[in-house]
Amino acid sequence: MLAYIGLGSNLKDPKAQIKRALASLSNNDGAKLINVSSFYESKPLLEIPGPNYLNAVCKIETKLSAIDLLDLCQEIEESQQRVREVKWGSRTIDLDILLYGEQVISNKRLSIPHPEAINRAFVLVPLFEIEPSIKFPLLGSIKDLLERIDKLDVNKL
Ligand code: ROI
Repeated sequence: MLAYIGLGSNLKDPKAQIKRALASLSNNDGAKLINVSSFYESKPLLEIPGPNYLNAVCKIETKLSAIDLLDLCQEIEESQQRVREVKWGSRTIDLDILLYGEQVISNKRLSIPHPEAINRAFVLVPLFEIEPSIKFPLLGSIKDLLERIDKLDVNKL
């Protein structure tokens, strides 16, 4: 299965945090890293106070089910001392499954396509960089999705 994961960090050397998470993904037997976008800097969403974020998107090929992939993402977050303090708070690392093949998944732990992805330039811009012709199940082409949002606020490193 092909899947896309969004990575974000705004604490403790964000670039190193994202690189470490990518290394963990590629070192896992269940996942093969196929492509990684550039890194993009942006202000915290909703003007929440805190350091700027660094974001990237990667494409993987995986044998894992969506739930097992979620477990892997959460293990990586924990291994990088992610602390869940407040909702929307700063974080050392965040891994979101954006797309899992063309599947639509909705249960207590997982919503795919990621429900907020389509509103966020820091997700759509790097995804478009590595997969300009991808379609979101139910939601349409990334090109059309990108036209609806403000892209000025993400800067490629
Ligand atoms: N803001 C930006 N710019 N990048 C993120 O990855 C990010 N992640 C989040 C919240 C707190 C919503 N804001 C963000 O989870």
